[in-house]
Amino acid sequence: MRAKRARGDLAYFGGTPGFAEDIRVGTPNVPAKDRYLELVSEAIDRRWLSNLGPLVRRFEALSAPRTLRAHNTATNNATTALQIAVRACGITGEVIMPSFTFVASAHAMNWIGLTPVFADVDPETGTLDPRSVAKAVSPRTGGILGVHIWGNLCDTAGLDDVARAAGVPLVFDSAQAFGCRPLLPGPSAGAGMAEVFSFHATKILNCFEGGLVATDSAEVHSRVRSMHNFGFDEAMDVVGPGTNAKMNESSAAMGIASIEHLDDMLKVYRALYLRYRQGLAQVPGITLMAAPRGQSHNHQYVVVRVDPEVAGLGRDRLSDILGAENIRTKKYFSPGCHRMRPYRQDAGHTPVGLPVTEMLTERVLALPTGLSVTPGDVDRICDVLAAAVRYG
Ligand code: T4K
Repeated sequence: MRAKRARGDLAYFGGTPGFAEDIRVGTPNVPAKDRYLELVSEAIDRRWLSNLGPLVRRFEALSAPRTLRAHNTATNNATTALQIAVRACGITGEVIMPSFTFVASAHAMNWIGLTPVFADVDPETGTLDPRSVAKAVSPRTGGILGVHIWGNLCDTAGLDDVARAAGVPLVFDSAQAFGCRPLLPGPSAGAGMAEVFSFHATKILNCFEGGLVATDSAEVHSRVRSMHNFGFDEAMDVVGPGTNAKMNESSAAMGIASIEHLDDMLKVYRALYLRYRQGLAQVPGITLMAAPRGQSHNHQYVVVRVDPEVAGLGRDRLSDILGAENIRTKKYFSPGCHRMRPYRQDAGHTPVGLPVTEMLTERVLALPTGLSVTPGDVDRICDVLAAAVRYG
């Protein structure tokens, strides 16, 4: 249900075409509430609520055709999953990654004693640019973390080349990319020893909170499985260091109930994305960030780039105007991690220039989409955007 709100001071349409209630980025999808309740009720009756229960196993099995990886381990969230994945792949020292990402990507590395080193991204896709990564490689480089931002798959082949030349593992943060795979035949989203998905409440498929480590390597998988369960192996011997990153049965129930509707959800997201594309085609200075060709896409984030020299107003002003119409946007992702307090003091985090990151972080804005957004809502959001550019 949308929260009722008074429209803000910046509202200037006198009743139309804004919203009387909040419409916001990130409203969770709950495609099958009754199915979730049925599954969670079974778990309660079974008195098996966590520790690799049957629903978690089922959710892992249902995820496999989506990740196209040989091994899938469900976790409590993607942040811990990232930490486990990079440790299981043996990454130490510095990790080259984008600054243009959600801060969790950098924090996950930092929290386990790795040093994020930021490289620049491609202006069209927002993903890590292999040429910039190559410039950032040093004798201290221990690994590369690509991020499939907004569901846009990285140049996996290009990153794989750089990783091989540097002799370090390549891992992917696919938190935003469930349902995004290359169209050409191949085992997976491309290179990389492991990748990590998020099933946070705001993701297309949610488990309230949840994550997944996916890999084609049996060795990495075996380490991930023990690391996410206190270091226990199948025989319950402690074979190495570990943490508690297990998914619980209630989260898995939500994941199962939702994944059964994933294809329908993907269709809804695509239709809304196309509607935005049509609605914004003639609005000067507001460009929908296009989904790359050659991959399936979840269109989980509808992101526009606002070019103030053409639009006549900047991203922040636009966001305020939309907010006054009760349209709650998110500046995904701004500021860049390299501008955040934990990372901005030490020049070691930014050995190369980040001009594209600086440009994108000042211009991008995510607009509402998802099961709670109707095509009519999209039309009205586009109308507000067009009017803001005309009169703003
Ligand atoms: N790597 C990447 C690239 C990521 O994007 C993320 C997470 C991670 C790693 C780490 O994954 P997890 O450890 O979380 O599994 C949100 C999410 O909390 C975060 O999971 C996600 N990325 C990030 C992109 O978005 P915030 O700080 O924007 O959340 P917040 O509270 O501002 O909510 C976003 C919007 O969703 C708001 O409009 C409110 C709405 N919302 C949120 C929740 C939780 C709802 O309507 N209902 C809800 O229950 O981070």
